[in-house]
Amino acid sequence: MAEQDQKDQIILDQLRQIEEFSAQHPRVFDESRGALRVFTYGTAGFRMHADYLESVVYRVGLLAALRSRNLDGSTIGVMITASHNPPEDNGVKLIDPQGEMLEASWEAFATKFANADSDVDLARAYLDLSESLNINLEKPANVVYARDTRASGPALAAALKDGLTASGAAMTNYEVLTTPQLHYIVKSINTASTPTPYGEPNEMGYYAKLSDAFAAVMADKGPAIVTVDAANGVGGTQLRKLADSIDDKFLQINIVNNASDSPEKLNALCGADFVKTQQTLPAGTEPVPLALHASLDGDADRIVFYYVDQAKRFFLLDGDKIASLAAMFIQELLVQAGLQNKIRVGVVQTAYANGSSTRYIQEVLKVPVTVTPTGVKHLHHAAQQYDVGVYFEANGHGTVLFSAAAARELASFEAQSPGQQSAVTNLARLIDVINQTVGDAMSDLLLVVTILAHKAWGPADWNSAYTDLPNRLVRVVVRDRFGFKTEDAERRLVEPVGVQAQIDDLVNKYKLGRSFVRASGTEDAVRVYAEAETRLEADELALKVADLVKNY
Ligand code: NG1
Ligand code: ZN
Repeated sequence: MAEQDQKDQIILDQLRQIEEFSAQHPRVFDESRGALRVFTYGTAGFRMHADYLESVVYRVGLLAALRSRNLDGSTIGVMITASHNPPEDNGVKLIDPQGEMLEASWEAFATKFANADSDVDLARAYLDLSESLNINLEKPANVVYARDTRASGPALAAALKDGLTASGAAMTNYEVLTTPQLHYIVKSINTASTPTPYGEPNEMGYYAKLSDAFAAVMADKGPAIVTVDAANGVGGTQLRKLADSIDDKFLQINIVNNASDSPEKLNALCGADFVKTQQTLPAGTEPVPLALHASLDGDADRIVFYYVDQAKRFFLLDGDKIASLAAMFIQELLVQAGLQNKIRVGVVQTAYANGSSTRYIQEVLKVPVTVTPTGVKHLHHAAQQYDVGVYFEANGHGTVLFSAAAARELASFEAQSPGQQSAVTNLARLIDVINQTVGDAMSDLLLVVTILAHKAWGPADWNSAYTDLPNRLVRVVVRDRFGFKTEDAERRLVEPVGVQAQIDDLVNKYKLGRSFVRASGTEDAVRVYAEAETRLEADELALKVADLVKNY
């Protein structure tokens, strides 16, 4: 066969296989709408009831193969999880080569594939995209994937495998992992043959990297003791493995809600989202006063901390508190090293950050704050603008990014005193304790206990930096959430026209009042956030604003 004919044959084979496999993973008809269900790649990929997902996951496999080919065969990750959602949901998201979220321009391609009407249309969309981006379909494609502990996971992983097979991609199934572990593995694979490999590209390499860095930065401190609610998800098993690789003299972890083999219990009355939204203890905990507790979410990329005082009152230490703690500690070490003018720290938050945290970071720590729209990809990109970018959503999803220049500066720094030396050494070790690819509950746990150990603080000392303003988050079901358009990092409504002025009028009636409305990216509803000086006023403001928007 002539070379050209051979090439054509490879492409024709792929297209034929894509159609054939697609017929085995048809789009599910949505009875309630009397039409095929329409999908959107949202804040966290595709996420919905697992019954609708099989065709979507199959098609994500095709897209992952193209994405890899478009990036010269770099390894792409696919994670099957629905995070903090109920057990019957599932979801799928793509991971780019450096462990980052999928590049925004590709989200539209994912949406297009997911909504192709027929098997033939899907193959056509695949060919069209490869032609428009000049992607050579004969080139190798490499994809790795994993899933959380949901019952629907194995079947969806099988659909993904079919997508990768049809498109001729090489693949590795990592079975059950946390989301951040897969991000770590993707980055480690893609940096393996560079001068700065990120880590051993496997699960054991992940534990080794974190535990070595943690042991070094703890040095003569410890043991830190913490009770962790694992949301009955993947985080419990994985955290046990991490804990087993750390000496007891540094860290002792007690895990509760660790029934990952009962997926129907996932996130039920427990986990980071429950604790944050209900502002209460998870089921299955009887805290000792002033002991440190934490909750993970279903795929262990979020963490929140809490404790009870002597009177058994509950105190939440959420993402804003973690960001404030991390920014404070890193800034202190930079001052101690005399590097505060060379390496600039910044914090990135969303509009959901408690107003007290923003004031504390800006006015007490004197650290700049950037506000971005919801969704960690926005925060991540904004954090990359700083030498050290601390980013956290209030719900506990976040991390700290050190720029390559900052890491070099620390590595080559010549200390003039033992105090300077210890500050720089600790900063350099912190870089490896922190997962640089994405928010990671396990890595954030190590970061927090490290800081508390260095400060000789308990959770109440940490909490005393500032007092949260009372706040309320309300979910409102509306006719058309897409009618809600925002500006100024989602803090003001542009549409429906006139509503913002009415919100302003309400807000002005409350001391320290603040409220905003935006459409959820993961649920069919809008969210109303309100804060004010007292609990009563925050609740009242939230209800009034909710009342205002519910008719749209
Ligand atoms: P939506 O549904 O767009 O508000 C929620 C969280 C986000 C983010 C995503 C992805 C809040 C208010 N919103 O998004 O912060 O974590 O889920 O999981 O917590
Ligand atoms: Zn999550």
